[in-house]
Amino acid sequence: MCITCGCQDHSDHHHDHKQPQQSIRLEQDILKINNRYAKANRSLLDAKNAVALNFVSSPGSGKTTLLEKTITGLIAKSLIYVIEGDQQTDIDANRIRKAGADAYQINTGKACHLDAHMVGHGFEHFDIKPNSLVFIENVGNLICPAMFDLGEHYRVALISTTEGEDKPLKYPDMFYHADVVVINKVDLLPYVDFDINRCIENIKKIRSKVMIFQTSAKDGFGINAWCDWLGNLVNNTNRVTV
Ligand SMILES: Nc1nc2c(ncn2[C@@H]2O[C@H](COP(=O)(O)OP(=O)(O)OP(=O)(O)O)[C@@H](O)[C@H]2O)c(=O)[nH]1
Ligand SMILES: [Mg+2]
Repeated sequence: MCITCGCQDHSDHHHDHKQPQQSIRLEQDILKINNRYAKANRSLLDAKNAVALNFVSSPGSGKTTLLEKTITGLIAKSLIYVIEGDQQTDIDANRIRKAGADAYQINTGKACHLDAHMVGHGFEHFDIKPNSLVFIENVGNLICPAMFDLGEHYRVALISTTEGEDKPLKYPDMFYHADVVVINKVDLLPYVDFDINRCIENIKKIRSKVMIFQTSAKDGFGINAWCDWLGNLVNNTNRVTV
């Protein structure tokens, strides 16, 4: 197989690369269909004045831990529903239920991201009440989830201090499409080679006006500011859409 374009020509690598054009066409079609489902998801949420946030990051940045802390901080004030996306297992949905919120687990199997169709079916498992918060934890992956609008109102990209401050530059799509970036695991800053100011500069090179929070989902640093921002969202009519 040609590693340049994935085609099945074994003879040499200097043939016309016609297949990428077909791949681009297929990708455009898939995204067009996805965007229709995303629009329907957003309409359903808007009709209930519910706010949805799509959490994206590399595996292990702390999405579920941040959600657990968020649920603890907000459950008395807001109704919270969580869609969990992982290739396999219901570990994360169980963690969320234990923290006190309704959760539905989607297993994507071979797929490396959630899409809007899956998420729409996920919503069918909830009786979403007005003015609630809907969190969608995407599959841990810094590439593919960037392309898929799920019908969220805000996209939240996490980066943790163990990943290196260069990640926003290396995976710009993910940060370009984020409305909010959470720099998590700040409790580890004394122990890791991570320049947080450089990281913020890098994020802003990709997305100059993005909102940035610094948190430790482990010890609770920054969680109050984060929960205050979330708590105000349900009453904010000037929402930014991705
Ligand atoms: N020190 C420290 N550890 C953290 C923090 N947040 C999460 N962790 C740890 O990091 C590991 C991964 O956390 P998860 O919340 O499962 O990460 P995730 O992004 O949900 O992972 P996937 O769903 O697999 O992509 C766990 O061992 C957490 O306890 C933090 O702020 N500080
Ligand atoms: Mg998780």
